[in-house]
Amino acid sequence: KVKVFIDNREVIVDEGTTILEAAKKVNINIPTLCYHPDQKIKGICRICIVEVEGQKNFSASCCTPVRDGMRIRTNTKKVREARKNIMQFILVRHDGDCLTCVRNGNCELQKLSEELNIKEIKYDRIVENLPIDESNPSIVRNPNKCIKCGRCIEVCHDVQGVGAIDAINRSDDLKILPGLYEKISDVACVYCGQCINVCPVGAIYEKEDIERVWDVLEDKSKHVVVQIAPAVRVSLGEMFGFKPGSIVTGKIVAFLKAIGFDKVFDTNFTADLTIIEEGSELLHRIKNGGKLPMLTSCSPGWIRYIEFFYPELLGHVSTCKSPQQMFGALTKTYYAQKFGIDPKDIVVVSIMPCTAKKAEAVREEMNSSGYQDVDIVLTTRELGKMIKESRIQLEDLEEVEFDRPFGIATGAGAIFGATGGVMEAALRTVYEKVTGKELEKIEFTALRGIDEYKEAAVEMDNMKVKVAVVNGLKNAKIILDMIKEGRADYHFIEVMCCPGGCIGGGGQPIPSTNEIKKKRIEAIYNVDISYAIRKSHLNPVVNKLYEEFLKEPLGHKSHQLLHTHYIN
Ligand code: HC1
Repeated sequence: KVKVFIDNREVIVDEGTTILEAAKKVNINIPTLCYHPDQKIKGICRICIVEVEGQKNFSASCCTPVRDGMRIRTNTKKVREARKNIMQFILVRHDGDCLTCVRNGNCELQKLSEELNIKEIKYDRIVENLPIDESNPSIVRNPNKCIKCGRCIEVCHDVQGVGAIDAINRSDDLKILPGLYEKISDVACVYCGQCINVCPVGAIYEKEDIERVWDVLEDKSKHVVVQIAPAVRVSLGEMFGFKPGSIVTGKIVAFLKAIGFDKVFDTNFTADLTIIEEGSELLHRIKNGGKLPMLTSCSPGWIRYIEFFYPELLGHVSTCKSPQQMFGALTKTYYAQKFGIDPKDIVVVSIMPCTAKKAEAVREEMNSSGYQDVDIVLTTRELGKMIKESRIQLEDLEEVEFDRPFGIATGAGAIFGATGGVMEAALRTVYEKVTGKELEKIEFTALRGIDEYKEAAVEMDNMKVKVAVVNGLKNAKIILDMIKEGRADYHFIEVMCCPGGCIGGGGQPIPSTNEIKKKRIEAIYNVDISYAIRKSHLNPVVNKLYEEFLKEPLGHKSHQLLHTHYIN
């Protein structure tokens, strides 16, 4: 332990603690910008400088470890003025049109500027007016807003192992670009949006589709149906002052009904359906010598990753479409027929925690209903913006239930939103299908939590089913290399693109730190407990769907509507 004095307060901390961390311990809040609690220390922006007694130069508190007896001043006139000067150099290069910026009101630079009491930008702006990259369906980059903090590069390279963006040139000329290319669509970006979640400003954001939704809601010739993904209900509240981990399902349904959606349905329903199809596919592969381990297929960023980087392993990926896409295909076929609505008049909107879902919806093959199965995808953040724009007060809304039939789901569908959830849901069903016995303890705790790599083995009659769960694409790479080398001794592997699973998706409220993700995960399992039925094969509407329409898992209709193929 070492003893230091910060602004004349004694603080005892472990050796190796940084000044920034030591100050936090006593609630001294040093400003930061390139620093992110889940990332490596960068020491790029220098906004966190402090004075250390006996030293001529300032020290960057994020990357300076404390020494015993150190005396630190975080708030002298000299420090405040130096910080303001640093801010001037950042602001002069930043497109400061805050009023129309996507991050207006939720921008770290804007907040810091206010906290440091910046009243003017002293020098002429030198913003280059570079083109805004809107080359793909998911993500927009505005390089004129970029403050070159390096957070996006770190998450793209070190967490996702993708490396779609990089720092080019040096010093004043440094730019963050898709390598040597101009556009994100020219490189192997998987559209996961993790860069968005760590960007302190509005330099990267989702392609906004809000206006398209307002427009279809006005169109009286359209029957507009919406589905809500499992992870949205445990995070949206954060945009409205609810504590992380608050469950606001009924309020979201109430809002969507209030603004005119004809039906509000639940993606948890098709998550249940996915379990039936995917579980059947797994058992079919096991019995018939199919390719194992089988890999899950519901996370579209992950699908883009394996298509780009390991196309030779695509045969391992389940052919099941994601729940989002199953929902679209069924809405424009089964639902349309059952309720006598012409599918050409149906508009399917999805609310997803994910930016890659926008690109998934427009994949060429996602039109098995004869139309584009899912028409418009909004992120959780876009839903939040619509709520704000409508001026409806989320907290005042009385909770409303989902519509029938696609509003009936089980706890197994709900847990899809957290890493390990798809696998746990699958095991709850596969166990009972294989053994014919009731699974008493349905919680597979070994598969829960934010760890990057989890595994379990479950005895089913004479068979030991071995499974693994990874989240974050860097970890997917590890497991894919194991498969290539014949070292992945598993039957089934769940891969989720985003760290923490969909609760950590690239369309979720910002900030989306590990601490917040843990709360969202807790909430997902609380949603699970709240359901009367917690196993997908006991979902009465799923069973009715098979009776009335699909007939059997992996049958002809299922293949036509619920399964897909990949690009290699
Ligand atoms: Fe997901 Fe899924 S869980 S992929 O994370 O399988 O986005 O929430 O909707 O489709 O159900 C996302 C979440 C989501 C699908 C389901």
